[in-house]
Amino acid sequence: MYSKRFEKEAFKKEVKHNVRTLYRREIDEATPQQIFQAVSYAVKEAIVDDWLATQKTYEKEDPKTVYYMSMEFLMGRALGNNLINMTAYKEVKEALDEMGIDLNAIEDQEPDAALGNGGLGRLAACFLDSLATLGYAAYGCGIRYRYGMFKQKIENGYQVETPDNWLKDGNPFELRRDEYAKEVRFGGTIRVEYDEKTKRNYYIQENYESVLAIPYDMPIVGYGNHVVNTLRIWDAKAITEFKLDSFDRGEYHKAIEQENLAKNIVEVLYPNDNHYAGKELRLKQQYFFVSASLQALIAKYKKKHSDIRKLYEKVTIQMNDTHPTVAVAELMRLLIDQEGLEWDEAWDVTTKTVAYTNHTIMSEALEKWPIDLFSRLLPRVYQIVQEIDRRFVEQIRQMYPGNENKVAKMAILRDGQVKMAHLAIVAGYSVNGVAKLHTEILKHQELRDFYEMMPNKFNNKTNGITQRRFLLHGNQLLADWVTAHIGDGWITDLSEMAKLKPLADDPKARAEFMDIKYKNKERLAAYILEHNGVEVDPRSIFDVQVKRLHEYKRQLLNILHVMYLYNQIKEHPEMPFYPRTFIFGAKASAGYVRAKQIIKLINSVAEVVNNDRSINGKLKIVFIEDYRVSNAEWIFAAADVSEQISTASKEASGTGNMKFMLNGAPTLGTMDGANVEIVEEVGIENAFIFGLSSDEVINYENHGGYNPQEIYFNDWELKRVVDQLMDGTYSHGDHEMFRDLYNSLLNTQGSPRPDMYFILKDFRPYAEAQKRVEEAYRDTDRWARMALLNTASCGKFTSDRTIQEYVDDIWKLDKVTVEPEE
Ligand code: NBG
Repeated sequence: MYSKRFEKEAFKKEVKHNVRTLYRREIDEATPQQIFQAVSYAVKEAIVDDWLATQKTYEKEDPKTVYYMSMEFLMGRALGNNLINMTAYKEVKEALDEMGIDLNAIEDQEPDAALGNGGLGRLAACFLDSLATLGYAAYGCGIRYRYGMFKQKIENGYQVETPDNWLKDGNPFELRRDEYAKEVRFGGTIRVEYDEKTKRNYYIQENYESVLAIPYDMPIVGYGNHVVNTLRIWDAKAITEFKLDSFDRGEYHKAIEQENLAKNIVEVLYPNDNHYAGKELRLKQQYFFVSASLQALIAKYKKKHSDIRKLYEKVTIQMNDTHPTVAVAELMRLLIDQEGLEWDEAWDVTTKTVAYTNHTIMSEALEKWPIDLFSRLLPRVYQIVQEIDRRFVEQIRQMYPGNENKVAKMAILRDGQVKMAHLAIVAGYSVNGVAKLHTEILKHQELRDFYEMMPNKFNNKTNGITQRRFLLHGNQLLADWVTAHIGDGWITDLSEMAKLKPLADDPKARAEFMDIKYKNKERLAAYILEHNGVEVDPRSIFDVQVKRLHEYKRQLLNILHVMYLYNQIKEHPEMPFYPRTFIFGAKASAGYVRAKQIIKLINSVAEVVNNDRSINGKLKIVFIEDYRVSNAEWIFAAADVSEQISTASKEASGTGNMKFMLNGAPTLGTMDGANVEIVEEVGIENAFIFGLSSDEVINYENHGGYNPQEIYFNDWELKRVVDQLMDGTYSHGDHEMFRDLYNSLLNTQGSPRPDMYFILKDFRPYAEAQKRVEEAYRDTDRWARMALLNTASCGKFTSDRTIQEYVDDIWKLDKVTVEPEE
């Protein structure tokens, strides 16, 4: 048994006790939410035992620690996952069953911790799971947003956003740690004072505003190893409580301002994925959590170590995209202004401590802060950035004498902007991309000049996902089946899945595998009926595209193809056609108008097609509302086809693709991101690949030569589909509703080219690939083989492998074992 606390009778007693003390109720009077809280507190007891044991071990062994700094941690729900990782899920389920309580229903009471947008935030969450499971000391550092990713409602086919008040019932797993609060300052001016004695300048910030950063710790439970790491997310509080006597001192406004700053700074997550909005408050958020985290880690280091110049021996900082890269200059500031180091010493420490991960080549995602904003908000930090830039430009000139073009392209400060990626690359001791293809594109296209100048920094770390959440928890039927065949080693060593490969030739195993898929499809069908009111047939092909809505991800290509299929079926009712359910799930950033139109289009097509009785239910379209981590777990389990159809070169990696593969859904996709490596692992015959290559796309982008009108006028079936955006077929006769989408395909309108994402170019190849899907699916044996082989070949895509590579090549952490307390 993992912990005596999960012994059935003891656990039941604890739950009842918690209901009484928390709510002054007996268990049979408690609401499901109250039971969720009571159960969670009982689980937390066991977690805290291990949390303390882990802390003691770390204190004793003093391992090197990674601080994973990220604006986003898309954690999802904690209760089920914690039970899974404490290997207590089944015990607790039974204990609750005996009390007449259904664990699933209780889990359903927990709001997702949705402190992230999409892949980047979910990756951070998977990494924390793997770090704890592998026994490495790690902190996640982030923001405790009062409101996470918005809740999505679909009204009349349109996305409507409502606030995600995830903390309203209280978060049973978090711990507030007032004793580690830190002050963070904004704005004001810098006065320089020269000290004769030390012969140094001192920089004093005056007339600033400040907030108090208060950390909340959330436990990150390793699988079956009693390791509990910490996700530390910061809340903000005004430093001077609003006092009445402030009136007298004329500080009324200042007091109010500080209150407001504190309230605003952690209020809400910006709902942008792969897009940079350039808002002042966003920069405040970034500096806020970075500064607080750095202050805390330095204080912690100094408790045990006297020489700050050796910080990098015990601490490493991974910057998750450019969002936390102000850490470079803030660490310099703390080392120079607070710790008294000279510039060169501080630079030595910083450049051995910070490392940077790039997550996108989308230019609209690259953060470039206007200098006037940056310097006003962070005056001292800006001075430091100026000096870093000055020295770097000198270096460029030394290396490339007379080549001012290099300076123009690589400088940190240029065109009135602070280029955060450049700052990160210059200071980072490692720069990594997130899939092989992505890293190659970084080296040879996007970051070519930097790669030429400092090739040794660049490396690849192909993303991964945690099988503990996305199989063991999300698909218990398949997890049990896998364990029955190859044992449970896969839970912590996903390469074990390869042992399933021979089963692809075993008819009985194939039948079992597909039977599990069918049951998962039934489960999802019930969810869809309950949440969407649409009836779908689990015998149809479940063809799924779930991810953030973005033009480069090409949900538009998918729905145009559905429109095309619908035309075909209407025109040739006799045509053989295997019934299909096209499932979409996607949130669009609140300000992303075109993305929202695509959601409306999907829902409009759904309305027409789902209600057309003449097609006998051959086609169904479902848009799942509020796609998020918790319902994703069910969706992956039920998918037959994994749609990964981004414009080649644009999807840095993708991680949804891996979750589908793990759950036995072959990829229908372009050679983009990690799809390339998925195909390498599973074999091209077990995937459906189509479309332009990344080289072809980049070539068109650099040299032109693509004219979508040519395709449009030469392919009348495609033309008809595109025209249907305008002729009212899907808009109750309104010719304007989808005009912008129509135009985006055929005309340049403010954008450099028409059809920026090569949708018309890839349309036919996509339709053909879809035909191959249908043929393969008709052949039940063949399909079962493919599906099973996908699961069997997914070993590489565990985040355990990714993290081990980060540890070996970048972080150099020490492995720790934790003995549970008696
Ligand atoms: C996203 C990429 C995905 C990738 C995740 C995680 C950003 C900026 N990037 O392809 O679009 O899988 O990062 O690396 O959100």
